[in-house]
Amino acid sequence: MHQPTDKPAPTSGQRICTTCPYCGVGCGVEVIHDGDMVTSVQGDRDHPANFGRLCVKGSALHETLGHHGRLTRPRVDGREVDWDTALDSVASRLAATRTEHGDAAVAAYLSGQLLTEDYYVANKLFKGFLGTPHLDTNSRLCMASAVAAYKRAFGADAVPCSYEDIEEAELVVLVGSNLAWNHPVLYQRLKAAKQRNPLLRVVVIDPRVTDTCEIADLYLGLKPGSDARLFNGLLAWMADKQRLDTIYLEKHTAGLDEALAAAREDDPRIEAIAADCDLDSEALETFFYWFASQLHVVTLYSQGINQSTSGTDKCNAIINCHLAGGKLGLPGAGPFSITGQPNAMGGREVGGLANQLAAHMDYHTPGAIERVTRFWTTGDLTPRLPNSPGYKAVELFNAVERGEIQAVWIMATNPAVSLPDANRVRAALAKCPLVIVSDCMADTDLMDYADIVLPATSWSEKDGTVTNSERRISRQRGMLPPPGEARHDWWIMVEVAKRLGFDAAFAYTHPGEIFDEHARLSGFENTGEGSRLFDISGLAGMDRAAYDALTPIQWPVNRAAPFGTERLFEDGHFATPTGHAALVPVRPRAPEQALSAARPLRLNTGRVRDQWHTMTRTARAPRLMNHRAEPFIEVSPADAAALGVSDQQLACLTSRTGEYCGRIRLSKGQRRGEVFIPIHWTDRFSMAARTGGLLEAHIDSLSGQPEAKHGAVSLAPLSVGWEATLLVAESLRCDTDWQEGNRYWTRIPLGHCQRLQLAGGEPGERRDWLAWVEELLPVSPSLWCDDPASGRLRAAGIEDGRLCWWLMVAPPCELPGMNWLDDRFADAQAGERLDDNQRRRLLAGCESGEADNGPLVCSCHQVGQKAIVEAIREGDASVEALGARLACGTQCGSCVPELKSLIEEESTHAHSATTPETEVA
Ligand SMILES: Nc1nc2c(c(=O)[nH]1)N[C@H]1C(S)=C(S)[C@@H](COP(=O)(O)OP(=O)(O)OC[C@H]3O[C@@H](n4cnc5c(=O)[nH]c(N)nc54)[C@H](O)[C@@H]3O)O[C@H]1N2
Ligand SMILES: Nc1nc2c(c(=O)[nH]1)N[C@H]1C(S)=C(S)[C@@H](COP(=O)(O)OP(=O)(O)OC[C@H]3O[C@@H](n4cnc5c(=O)[nH]c(N)nc54)[C@H](O)[C@@H]3O)O[C@H]1N2
Ligand code: SF4
Ligand SMILES: [Mo]
Repeated sequence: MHQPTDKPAPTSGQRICTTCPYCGVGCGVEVIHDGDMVTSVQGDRDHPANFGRLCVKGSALHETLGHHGRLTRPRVDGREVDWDTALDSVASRLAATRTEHGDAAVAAYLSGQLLTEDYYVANKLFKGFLGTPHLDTNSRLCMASAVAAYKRAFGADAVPCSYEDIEEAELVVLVGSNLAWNHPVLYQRLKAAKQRNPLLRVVVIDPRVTDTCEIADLYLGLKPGSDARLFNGLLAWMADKQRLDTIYLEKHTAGLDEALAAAREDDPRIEAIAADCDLDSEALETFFYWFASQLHVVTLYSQGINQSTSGTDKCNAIINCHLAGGKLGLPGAGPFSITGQPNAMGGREVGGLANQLAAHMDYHTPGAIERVTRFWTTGDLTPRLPNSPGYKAVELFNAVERGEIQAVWIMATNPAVSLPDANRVRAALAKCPLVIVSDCMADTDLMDYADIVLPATSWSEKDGTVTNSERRISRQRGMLPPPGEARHDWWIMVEVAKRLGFDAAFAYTHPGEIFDEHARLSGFENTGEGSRLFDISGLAGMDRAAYDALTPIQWPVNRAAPFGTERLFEDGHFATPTGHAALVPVRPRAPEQALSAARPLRLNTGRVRDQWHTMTRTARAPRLMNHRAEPFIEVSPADAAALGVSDQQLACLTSRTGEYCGRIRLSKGQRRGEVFIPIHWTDRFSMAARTGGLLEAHIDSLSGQPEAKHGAVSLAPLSVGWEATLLVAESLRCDTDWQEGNRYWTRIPLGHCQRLQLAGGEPGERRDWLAWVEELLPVSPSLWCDDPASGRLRAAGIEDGRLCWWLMVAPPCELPGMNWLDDRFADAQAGERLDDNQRRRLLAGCESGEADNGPLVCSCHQVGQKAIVEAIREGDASVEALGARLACGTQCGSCVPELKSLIEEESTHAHSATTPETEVA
């Protein structure tokens, strides 16, 4: 069974412009391919999001595309089947669920990583024709509070700014955003703007010192969760110092008095605010002064604000300050919620949140249900829209747990990992009668719970549009044939819709037709009073060629703005019934997950530079695995000393709902009493390093967004008898037996082998390693060197002169760099035999002559920490000098902050050293 395709076969060396599938910056990517393979990628110089730049993840895209690990055939109840059987099963089981339990027993859980066209079809199918309101998305975990706040303030979910505003501002405030790692190209743009305009100031507000602080003129390391108090304090301060824009407030807003009264309920003195936020009062007042005295201020906020039980209020506290100072609707000004996923915005546009209907119409928008019904009626096929909103993500899976929802179709997201209290979500999925999963990858944690598995096409295979953080719609273009029988998400849903009798309403043969319908709906009856801001009717009516050639454009696009709209609300008119923006009274609230004697540490969670979410894509590029190879726990040195843990040691966090094990990283940028862990590891990659399992499922009552930044945990060292590193060639079968009997494990895919990091035993205990490998692996040890007294062992399995596996057992924390070893596996793959010298080095556990470079700092040029430190010690103590010598930091620039902190660390070392440094053997 084929999906329609009209793509001419690509020819060798062809270039295609598309959009990066990672973050919400939405960079244009130029892809060079030879028909079968993408040979390289580079930034699209004409794309207004990035003008040719790419970050390390974007520039490694071509390394993530192999068919290995992809889902290539549909499965029903564990059996591979053909598409007809799979689609018939989906349709008949959904139909049976509806007949037996009603329309609302069926649900969908989508993702900001779907294309707008996929999203549109899903929304139309579930809300319009299956008649269930229960369709929500992982954007609930991400953007829901920002959406709710924009709607309260502006009357529409409308991001007012453009990226250019960040460059044109005089002050950029980054709140709860680690822009340097998570929106790297935008960060590079900001950094370049700051170099061009020395008057541009940057303030970073984050409890953790991040790489983003590299460009901060002022850093406010506030107490987690205290942002609303801080911005309320700013509003009151502006009023007290006569810094309000009274004319703007009078003409264009409502609600100042109430908002100000709420802000003044807490002690408005600067010392009191500083004490509540745990900040230095002088630093705080400096920020207030800077904010109040500049007109061109952009406040850019992200998950440190949104992922909170009072996230909506925090967003509004920020927006209040912008409205009060008239700091929006002009170049270089505005409250700018930066989106996470590549198409979180597109999902919001089609109505992919459970409280939305379609095209920025909500259930309570007067006449909306009737209007959408009219629009979706085809011949005598009328849709049956629900009349009230459905369950939001956390509630949706609670309804699955209760048995109220009997069937759920999950696309392009992994709720078994990313939702809070994820172990409970797993239990709910395990007993749900029908779980349908559409994904590109074969082996994810979610697959354990799927009754029907549908293989989807992925980036570089699929066609459609995405919208980035600045409302800019760009084309993603397919260029490679899908592996096996993978199919486009929209196509899969269309085929199911047809089987359910909705042929007429789902007669699409190409994503361009879906986009056209979406564009027409946005403009449908969208005139006069109460008209909707989201209007892309100017993009309706494109033929296939025009759709294929579509260049990036910012909505609204309509008759009034045929070339798109750079900035919203320039006329001071908002999308509320009165046209006035609303200041919202905000009363600060503490996180719901309470600290206690049993769980005294505040848990912060977030992202690392080189990984994307559950690593299904980024773990396929070995060079992206090296920056942070293992799950970790960042702790302040003082807390570590008090808790008895040291750098690189293994430790566990325990909360009310789960456990997490990772390696300690001492961080001076971490506040006392707080720990930070990364969100990326799943059960596929580590034994117990899922962040979702640790968090309790508290949500913001307005937006439904979970409190993912404020867990409550205890920390204890994991005392083990041994730690070992086992490298196993890709070609060697080594199921999962190696996982047994460990108290910690992490799997790290390298270029030509798997690296397994293992720990176990009670202190003092040893394992009979040679017997263990003998049993585990088909190739017996050929070389070994055992020193029972020190607990050290090194061994290698060699067959036919080629390295098959390598084992090193060492006391905890003694780990060599791995790249030179991976090279030996590469040799083996290429059929090369080990020489005597190489054998000796395998036994020695280090590649003499070729320095072990330590942890990777620069991913683009593969430069490790040891080489950098050495160069600094030899006098190359600037980013430029290091770049000239080692090339680090010269491509995407993401590691520059890390280079700077190494330079700084080394210079403080040099100054404080009273004894000569001992050389590490
Ligand atoms: N490399 C990489 N980039 C990504 C992603 C990825 O997986 N990897 N994911 C993308 C997605 S979907 C998203 S949503 C974005 C997220 O982008 P960001 O929001 O920048 O990401 P996070 O690391 O989750 O959190 C940001 C910061 O919030 C801080 N924070 C925690 N609590 C508080 C608080 O109470 N107040 C304040 N002011 N700050 C606090 C954290 O210390 C952290 O540094 O990134 C996108 N970009
Ligand atoms: N503790 C904690 N939890 C968090 C967060 C946090 O900061 N802290 N952040 C939250 C946020 S902001 C987000 S966005 C989520 C992200 O969390 P998830 O959405 O659960 O994570 P992903 O790994 O992005 O999942 C995407 C899945 O879709 C698949 N996929 C990719 N492209 C396609 C496609 O085109 N079609 C189909 N059918 N499948 C595809 C991938 O293989 C992958 O399995 O995590 C949330 N959870
Ligand atoms: S900044 Fe974001 S969109 Fe741009 S290349 Fe990097 S991950 Fe992709
Ligand atoms: Mo996100």
